[in-house]
Amino acid sequence: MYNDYTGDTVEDLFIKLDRMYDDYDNIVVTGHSYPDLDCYGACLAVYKRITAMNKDCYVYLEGNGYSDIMNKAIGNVDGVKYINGDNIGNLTNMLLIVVDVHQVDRLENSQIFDFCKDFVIIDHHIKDKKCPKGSKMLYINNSLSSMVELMTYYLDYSGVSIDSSIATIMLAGLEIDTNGYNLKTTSRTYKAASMLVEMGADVTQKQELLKDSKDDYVRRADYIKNSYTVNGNVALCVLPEINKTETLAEIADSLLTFDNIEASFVISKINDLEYGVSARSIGEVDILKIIRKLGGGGSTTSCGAKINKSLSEIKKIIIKSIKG
Ligand SMILES: [Mn+2]
Repeated sequence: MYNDYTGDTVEDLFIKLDRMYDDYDNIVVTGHSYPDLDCYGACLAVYKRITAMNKDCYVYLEGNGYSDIMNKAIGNVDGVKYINGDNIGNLTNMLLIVVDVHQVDRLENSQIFDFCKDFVIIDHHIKDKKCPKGSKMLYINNSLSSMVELMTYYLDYSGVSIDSSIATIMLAGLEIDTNGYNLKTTSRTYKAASMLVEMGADVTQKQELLKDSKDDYVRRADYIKNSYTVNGNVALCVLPEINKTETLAEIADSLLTFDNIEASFVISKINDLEYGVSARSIGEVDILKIIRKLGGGGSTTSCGAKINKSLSEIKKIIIKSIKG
């Protein structure tokens, strides 16, 4: 009944969400594959909201191949019930809440819809045609900085209190998705950060969570040193070995912090067969258009692709497109 809900105010969204839970015995919250702290923080916020209403709720995590930061974050959280592909089939009368993603093939478990017919999608990425139809509610707002920003307002609206560890993860997620309050940051974003501190986020713990191991840092600094610019404002960085897509994303973020750099592209092998490209932009450079030429997707500030082409072909497409 809430099909394709686009919403006037977020409060409408919260009211409608709150009304849905009663129809189900089990509610599962899930996000994209290789979840980051925005995704995980948003899942935890929804989980807290639902369990505060005495409903059975689970956060769906496969737990394989996660970044060190994600593993550390999961280890910091107590008292949350998780579920994975081995036991989700045991749940009956289930509602699935998908956050921070809306393409089935990017879900933590792309087969998860086999287990439940009722689902809700809440996302802040540009709507893709791969968005599944038939949701109980669909809310995609590409002007939101992050999922955590929206979910902070949801917690505030519901008056639900959260553990300091969860508030800390959410604050870290907000910082990651906005690249340190630079992308898509509005007064509502800062207000969300302020609310999270009031909810118990610990700024020192947050730094601790985001801190890299020294080896990783040195390796990344090396990659960045070897990057170069195209057209004076676009940084291009080619990594010499196989890397996790997460590493590409982190380097693309870092490159944006340099003077005069308005966009960044990071290219690396991500397995034996494929290259990954991660792109970031703070303004004029239309990275999404370029990433789409490579068969990828995402938002105008942050997007990426996985490609089965040679490095020289990929570089040629990117450089040619940048030069227009
Ligand atoms: Mn996000």
